[in-house]
Amino acid sequence: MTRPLTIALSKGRILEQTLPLFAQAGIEPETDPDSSRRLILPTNRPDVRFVIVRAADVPTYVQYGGADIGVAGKDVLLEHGGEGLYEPVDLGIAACRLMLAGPAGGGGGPVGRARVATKYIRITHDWFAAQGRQVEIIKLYGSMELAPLVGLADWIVDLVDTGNTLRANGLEPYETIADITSRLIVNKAAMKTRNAEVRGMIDAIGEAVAAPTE
Ligand code: PRT
Ligand code: MG
Repeated sequence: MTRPLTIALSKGRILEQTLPLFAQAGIEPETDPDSSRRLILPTNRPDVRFVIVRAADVPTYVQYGGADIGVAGKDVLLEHGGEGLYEPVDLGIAACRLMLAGPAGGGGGPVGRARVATKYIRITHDWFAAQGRQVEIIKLYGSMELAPLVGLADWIVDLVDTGNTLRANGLEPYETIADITSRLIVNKAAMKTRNAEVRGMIDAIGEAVAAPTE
């Protein structure tokens, strides 16, 4: 028997908004992913399983075929680069913006070369380079909002939804770098070797996204 079609998901806000789409497509995990410690979750369909990975690892699993399909934020996909992946469906969920932000009323910024703290070093580098702006990029893994408050950086590049986190820390958004939603991604080889199954899943999820929700 061939291995079940393997779908990589991450816990947290993406999982919460993705499971209803898969449920509409007739696929439901047999154990609750939020409470379970299992990393491989069988579903009601013996030919389909979920695997639970870190959000930033989803493209890597799908690129190398550890999973055939995945759901990842566009932020994560841009940072990964998208090698070996198709991105056939915009799920429209977990929407936010990737933004340059800094101190409220921060004026023109620093006199010299600005320091920018972010976990999105590739996106940040490319965005500033495209404008011919020279900045020093500092890699962080979280809590970017703290960096300007303690003088670690002048600016940050981070996701913004309501803007509450920025405001609560005396920061404000300056410029939008990218509009973000989550995407269905597919391993390029699986698209060929398991075409019927993969196409079926893309179509079912596409229909679930298009269907009106209650
Ligand atoms: O937890 P882990 O380290 O494994 O990964 P993660 O923290 O990246 O996962 P998770 O579940 O928090 O986020 C996964 C994805 O959700 C991101 O890659 C985005 O595509 C999407 N998403 C949508 C968001 C947000 N909205 C968001 N607002 N991810 C994070 N945030 C954070 C943001 O970083 C900031 O700290 O929320 C804060 C801002 O929110 P507001 O409403 O205060 O503006
Ligand atoms: Mg998190």
